[in-house]
Amino acid sequence: MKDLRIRTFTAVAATLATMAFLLLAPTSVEAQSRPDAHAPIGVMGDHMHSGGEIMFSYRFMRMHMEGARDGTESLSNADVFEDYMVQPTRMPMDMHMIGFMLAPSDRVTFMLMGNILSNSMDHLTGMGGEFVTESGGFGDTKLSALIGLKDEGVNVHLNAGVSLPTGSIDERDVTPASSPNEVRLPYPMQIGSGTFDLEPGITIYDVTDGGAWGLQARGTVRLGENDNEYTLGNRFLATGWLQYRLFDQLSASVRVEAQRWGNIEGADPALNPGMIYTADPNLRAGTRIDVPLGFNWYFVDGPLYDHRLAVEINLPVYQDLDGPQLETDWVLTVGWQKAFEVF
Ligand SMILES: [Cu+2]
Repeated sequence: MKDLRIRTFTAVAATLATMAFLLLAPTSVEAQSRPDAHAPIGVMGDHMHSGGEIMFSYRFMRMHMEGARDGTESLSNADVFEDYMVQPTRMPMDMHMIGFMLAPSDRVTFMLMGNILSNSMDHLTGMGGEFVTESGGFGDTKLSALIGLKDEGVNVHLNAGVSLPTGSIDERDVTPASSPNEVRLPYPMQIGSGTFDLEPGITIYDVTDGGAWGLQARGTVRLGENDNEYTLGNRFLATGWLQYRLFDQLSASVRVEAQRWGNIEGADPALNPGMIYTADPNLRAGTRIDVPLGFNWYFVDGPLYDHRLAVEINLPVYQDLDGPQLETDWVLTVGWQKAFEVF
């Protein structure tokens, strides 16, 4: 684990040093029509638009979680069976995100994002049985205003967002213990937060001759308690990225992303935390550091002129979880974006 920490700090130090170098490089570029004018696809609310522009986007994200962890140590199935009769072993999560941006002026860009999720979770029982539960549907809707503070040289904008509780917190499925009836599924299988959430943030970025860099900090602050008597933990995320333009169409990126999220306050009375750890509101918090690697493609001509395609894979280098909790193995994001000038 010490190894990973050293590697992470080296990655962060190298990122900062290169950013400083890029910062000193002269800026004289046609900013919008370049692959690296947009951040790596895993960063949300990274860029603003000129007044009169709109943009449509679609992202597909798969997150793969497998195996349990407590603190920074992986646990075996046998370790978990010492305390629980049932355990999840694997959870792939798919998310389709549809985004719309609209800039009434150069100073403000509005952003709307809807998403559709589908989750499945594999389980093992102490008796050697296996079963799978599934959930899915329309998730929480995010609405935000990006407010430009500075657009000469290094760009700075605020991200003022809210998340609306359009996602279900009543997902149910059949388990061997409940069969033939459905029961409410544990916290990670629910689709929404059930609360109105504030999502404040700040983004700094610059496009230079050879590439681009950026920094972003974002939070999720839950307001109140949901209808099932709990509040998901608040979340804080910080990321920094560096992009190198390999040629006119293609840029490669490396990013460092650190996030920290809290435990659940309150508890869903329909869940039994003694049975399975995903039903325990005090086993949800964690810290994770990822090193996402990605590519952005910008079509400079042809029938797809001005369209953007991008891919990014997040590789966790450090995870410290209030466990047992399922650990994240990788997150893959692919996306498409297209802007139009409408007025
Ligand atoms: Cu956009």
